[in-house]
Amino acid sequence: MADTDVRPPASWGRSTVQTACPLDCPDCCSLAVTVEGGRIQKIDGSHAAPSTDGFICGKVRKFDQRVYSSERVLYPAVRRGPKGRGDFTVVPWAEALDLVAERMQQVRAEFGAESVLPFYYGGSNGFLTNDLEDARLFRQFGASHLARTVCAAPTSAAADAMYGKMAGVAYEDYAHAKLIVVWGANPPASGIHLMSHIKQAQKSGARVVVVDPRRTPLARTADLHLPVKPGSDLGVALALIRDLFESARADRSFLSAHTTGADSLRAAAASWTFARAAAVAGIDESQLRLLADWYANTSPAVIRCGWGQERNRNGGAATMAILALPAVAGKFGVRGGGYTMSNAAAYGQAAESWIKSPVPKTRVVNMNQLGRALTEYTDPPVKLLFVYNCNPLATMPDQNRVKRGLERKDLFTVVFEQTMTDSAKYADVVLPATTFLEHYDLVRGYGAYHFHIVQPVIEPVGEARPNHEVFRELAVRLGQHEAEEDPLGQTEALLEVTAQLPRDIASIIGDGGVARGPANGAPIQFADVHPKTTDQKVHLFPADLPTTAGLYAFQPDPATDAYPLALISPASAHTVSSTLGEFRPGIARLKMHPDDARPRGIEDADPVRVFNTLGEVWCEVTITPEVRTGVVSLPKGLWARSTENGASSNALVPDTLTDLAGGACFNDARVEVAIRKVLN
Ligand SMILES: Nc1nc2c(c(=O)[nH]1)N[C@H]1C(S)=C(S)[C@@H](COP(=O)(O)OP(=O)(O)OC[C@H]3O[C@@H](n4cnc5c(=O)[nH]c(N)nc54)[C@H](O)[C@@H]3O)O[C@H]1N2
Ligand SMILES: Nc1nc2c(c(=O)[nH]1)N[C@H]1C(S)=C(S)[C@@H](COP(=O)(O)OP(=O)(O)OC[C@H]3O[C@@H](n4cnc5c(=O)[nH]c(N)nc54)[C@H](O)[C@@H]3O)O[C@H]1N2
Ligand code: SF4
Ligand SMILES: [Mo]
Repeated sequence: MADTDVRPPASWGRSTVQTACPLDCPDCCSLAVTVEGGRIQKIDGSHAAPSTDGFICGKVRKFDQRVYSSERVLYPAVRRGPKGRGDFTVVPWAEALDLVAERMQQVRAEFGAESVLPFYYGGSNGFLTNDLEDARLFRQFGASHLARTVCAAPTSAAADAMYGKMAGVAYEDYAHAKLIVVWGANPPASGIHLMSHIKQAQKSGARVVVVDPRRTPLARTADLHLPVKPGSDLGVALALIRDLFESARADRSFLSAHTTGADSLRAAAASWTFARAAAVAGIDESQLRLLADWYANTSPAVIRCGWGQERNRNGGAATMAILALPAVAGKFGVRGGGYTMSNAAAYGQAAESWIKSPVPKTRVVNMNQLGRALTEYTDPPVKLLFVYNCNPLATMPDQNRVKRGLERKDLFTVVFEQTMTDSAKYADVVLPATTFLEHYDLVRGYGAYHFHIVQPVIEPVGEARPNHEVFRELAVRLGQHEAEEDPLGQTEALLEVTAQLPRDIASIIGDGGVARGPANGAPIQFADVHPKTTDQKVHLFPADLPTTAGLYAFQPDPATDAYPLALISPASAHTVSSTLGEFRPGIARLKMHPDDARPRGIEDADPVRVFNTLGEVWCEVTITPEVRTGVVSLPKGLWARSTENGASSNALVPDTLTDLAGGACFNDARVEVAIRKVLN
């Protein structure tokens, strides 16, 4: 039952509106937002979604700061200063859209439609604001097709090939587990609603193991912490698999009834002795043996697999080996046993079929190589870049190359944004976008099992407009729709999309409630939900999977004498990717282990230079045993203002791709760190 009014108020008097948070966070909280006189007074959690339970993160509690920020993009505008300065002249919407449509047609006539590149990811977006009208428009236009690989591409390809993206263990069911392995995930920052269930399990005597190069807040309270070197998870997971087979603790009957490829997986794991894996991962062999025994001997045992381990050259294979563990050890079929990866595919909705324009056979551009696309592609060159739902200068690999691309005088850049981001400062035309507190959307959690309606709680700020409206109007200008079809009002667009949903979800959210996932949001794997592979089996060795290195093949650490340290850039509690990064105070801190600082003569709070052949970042340092030796860490999502030279970790991240699905290697940069002399 919703505990507040479920409709936006007819008059903007004081009222509390039921809505949901669509930020790129697994939890998808239900919100109660209090408005008075048309202004947001308070953003809080509601009880509509059981796993939100009235509690939300500090970031979204303060999201009104962003809505009313002086950096908000309020009006359409065209550039008047040099690219990057953020100097614009306000123009009417019609003029801005005419200009964009005209330039799109112009470059198509001269260079072909593929010279237009839409660039988006989905920062706070659901089914209405991402991959709907925008996809229709760019597909019909014949633009280059963007491969949206910046996040979850390897994990998603692995989970799909092995389990057909089977629904995972619900947050709530972690309370039933006796062993919880949190692998490459940091729920105290990146999915906080899992934490109360882990704590409950701990109170009932469950053991917690964390596999992470950092001593995360959860690792501090865990029974065992394996501080693995970034990129070494494949060896660690294969050593556990090898031991399950060698010690006759593999679940033979489960393997023969429900899996294919077990023998090939066993062969792939054969060389991964505990000694080899421990050496590669830089951990104690005894720790690995302890985890092997606990995992083999405990049930229910659940693995929370995150995304930290996917962002390196071995990310796809590592995720596959981790996801193979519950099958080999026979951990399914009980409440609190199995794994959780992304639950995004659990609701049975298929947005792809709503778009109605097939994916054209146009050039595919991997978004992780935006810099290369802008500076090197010639057939045709990218002449018009249309950025929305994304802040690529802050969030994509090889920042300096992206920047050189955005600086090109012959590139026409459109940025459709809520706020004046680092990327927006390079725009030729800026278009103002509404936030989720000003528009409708439909969203689903990819951790917590909720499907929600998002609704406006205030009128759009300034002249901001929702995505579907703007893309629809642009489509009319490009001759793709009759004028009378336009614009599609917000509620009409919502109804159009709701009509495409599976009936159970549509009827529940139609009543203003919250739809849960399979088995009322608490499925038992291999009891309530099964692999969605063609034969309903787990494919432990999907031989056809296109990996660049070979299935379960390990690629060694790329560290060199010149660049010996691995740089990682994990999610921070202060931002969601780069969203809210504008409010980070001061200069960011690089975290470094005392044993790495000492030989470099670096002391706590020193100004430092973090560098490699791609670039450098000027920041400050915190010396702490929180990161393991050989690893340094800078927060993800920094804006230029958070470092002394305007560069973030992405200036050091190569645009090399993961072994599977063309993912980004954010946690695979190798760097050196030195004290920076500051002139007074
Ligand atoms: N507050 C907040 N919440 C967020 C986000 C945010 O930016 N801020 N981002 C959202 C998004 S877009 C996503 S995709 C999710 C990500 O959610 P998570 O996967 O939980 O987040 P990450 O911080 O990317 O990675 C998790 C952990 O992996 C560790 N790690 C790094 N490299 C390796 C490795 O090679 N092996 C292993 N085992 N661990 C490694 C990091 O130290 C980190 O603690 O979170 C979402 N939630
Ligand atoms: N170094 C490093 N970099 C990373 C990562 C990492 O681990 N390390 N993680 C990566 C990950 S996991 C991800 S998911 C990406 C995310 O990278 P991005 O997709 O760039 O996500 P955000 O930084 O949140 O930026 C989203 C932008 O979209 C805008 N926006 C939100 N809603 C709307 C809307 O309805 N309409 C319009 N027009 N605009 C809107 C917001 O104002 C915001 O500026 O970052 C990646 N970058
Ligand atoms: S960012 Fe995550 S935890 Fe915070 S309100 Fe949104 S869904 Fe909830
Ligand atoms: Mo992400």
